Amino acid sequence: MNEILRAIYSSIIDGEQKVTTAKVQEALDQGTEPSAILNEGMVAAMAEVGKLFEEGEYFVPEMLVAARAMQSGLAMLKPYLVKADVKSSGKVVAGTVKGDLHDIGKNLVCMMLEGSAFEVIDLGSDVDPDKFVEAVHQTNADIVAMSALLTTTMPNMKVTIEALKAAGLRDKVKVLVGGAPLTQQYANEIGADGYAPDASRAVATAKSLIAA
Ligand code: B12
Repeated sequence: MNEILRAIYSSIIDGEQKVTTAKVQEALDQGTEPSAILNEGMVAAMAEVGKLFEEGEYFVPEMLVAARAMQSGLAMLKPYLVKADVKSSGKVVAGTVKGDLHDIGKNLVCMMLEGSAFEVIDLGSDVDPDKFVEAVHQTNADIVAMSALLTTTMPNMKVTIEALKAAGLRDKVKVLVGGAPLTQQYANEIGADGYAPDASRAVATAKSLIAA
């Protein structure tokens, strides 16, 4: 990792939002690839923050300031990740499931989808199953994309799928799921149509769901 990427990485781990934004700007000015800033600098830093939390070195406040630094860096990368395209690839209703406040991964997936000309209706985090249903109903979406970062909230994906069934919408919409604790096997078990482990594969999977 070069010096500037290392500085971005460290600033996120330390939760130094101002340093993150300054260094991301510097990296962009130097012509660093936005995908390198994102993956090597930022996503890797959040993985380390998770590890520190697991080891009892970090607590929620440290995770929170790291998340803020990450979000501000992401906002700066957005224009580079989201290129305007005329033809719509499809309509996606996205959200983090009920009880879950983790939205960084979901936001990244939304940005990458937008960058591939998907129209994204982002419902935010802690989204009630009924809200997903209502949004699919109102927007005629092609895909519902759900994110969960907690093992305790993963089951709410299944609850949402059941709610779509009960509303008679399950045949009209594809369900794409993701988030750090998820697996392809879990996606199969809850009856989702697709799973992807990261944002770029989320785009590829969304495209193949539309094509199917
Ligand atoms: C930042 C963070 C927080 C922040 C979130 C801020 C925010 N606005 O998002 C705050 C401080 C609020 C937080 C709170 C909590 N957290 Co937290 N948090 C994290 C941390 C460190 C990073 C998550 C992150 O942003 N990663 C970076 C993004 C880019 O990665 P990602 O989310 O995985 O997303 C990628 C893929 O998963 C995928 N993806 C994601 N969504 C989707 C959706 C679709 C459709 C697809 C296809 C793909 C996809 O693509 C993304 C991009 O590549 C993780 C550690 C970790 N390793 O995940 C813990 C972690 C998730 N948190 C954890 C815990 C325990 C909590 C708390 C319960 C702590 C507490 N005691 O209060 C609370 C719960 C709050 C709640 N109700 O949600 C645990 C979960 C353990 C478990 N087994 O359930 C983790 C794993 C930490 C740990 N190692 O113990 N947290």
